[in-house]
Amino acid sequence: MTAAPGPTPPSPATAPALPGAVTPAQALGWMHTARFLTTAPRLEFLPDHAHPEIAFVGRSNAGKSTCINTLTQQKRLAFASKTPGRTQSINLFTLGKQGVHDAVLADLPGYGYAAVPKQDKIRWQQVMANYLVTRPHLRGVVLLCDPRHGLTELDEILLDVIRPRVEQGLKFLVLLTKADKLNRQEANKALSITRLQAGGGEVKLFSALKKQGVGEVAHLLWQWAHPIDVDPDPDTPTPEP
Ligand SMILES: Nc1nc2c(ncn2[C@@H]2O[C@H](COP(=O)(O)OP(=O)(O)OP(=O)(O)O)[C@@H](O)[C@H]2O)c(=O)[nH]1
Ligand SMILES: [Mg+2]
Repeated sequence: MTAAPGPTPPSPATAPALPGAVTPAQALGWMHTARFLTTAPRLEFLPDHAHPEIAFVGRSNAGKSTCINTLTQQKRLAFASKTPGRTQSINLFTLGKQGVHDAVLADLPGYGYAAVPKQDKIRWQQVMANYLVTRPHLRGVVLLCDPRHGLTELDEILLDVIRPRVEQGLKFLVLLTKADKLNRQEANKALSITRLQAGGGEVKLFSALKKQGVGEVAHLLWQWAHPIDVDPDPDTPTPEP
């Protein structure tokens, strides 16, 4: 005789552990709602909005636009290309279902591309620094880095620029992109070196090609955009993923 089955425990794939929390699959569903909002050649042309904004920054060709396309599961939302320096403006994308926007992603132009004229380089470094220091609803920064090059001097400058905001609560993640090009040993080495360089900040491996880290990063970005209120107002409904 077999014992009668007890109540089935909730599956971790479908039941979030905390009220207001979502699973990685639900976070990916949320990312898939991404829609193009606007493109701005300069900071002053960026629209104001009241949603948490998450910026993707890093050297030219690091894989920022590809990462946004992979996370949102859309082929050509952000403009990715083999030619470095492809993204030359700040591109914003809104997230949220049924016209209810609850976050914005920003794809920033890459820096460090040698063929860019010096004047343009300086201008872009200023735009980037101003953006990172002044953007009012900036909630988090994802710094993308090709682990075969590691964090460079320009990445270090960026880390210095955002450090004060990170100390005030700005979320920060380093993504080591193109992880498909590394073997396990190289990946582990890149992770430990970058963790040291990033001063204890969070570092993850990511591959658009192998879809490595995609659910995990989507999940983290959801959490950044929807911090769980420790003393929630019972009248305020938690947004649906
Ligand atoms: N193998 C591999 N190639 C990748 C991956 N992610 C991006 N790439 C390639 O890297 C190149 C640059 O990608 P982009 O996404 O355009 O890079 P970006 O950082 O947006 O570059 P800029 O706009 O110039 O700043 C493209 O040829 C991509 O196909 C990855 O995970 N694996
Ligand atoms: Mg780009």
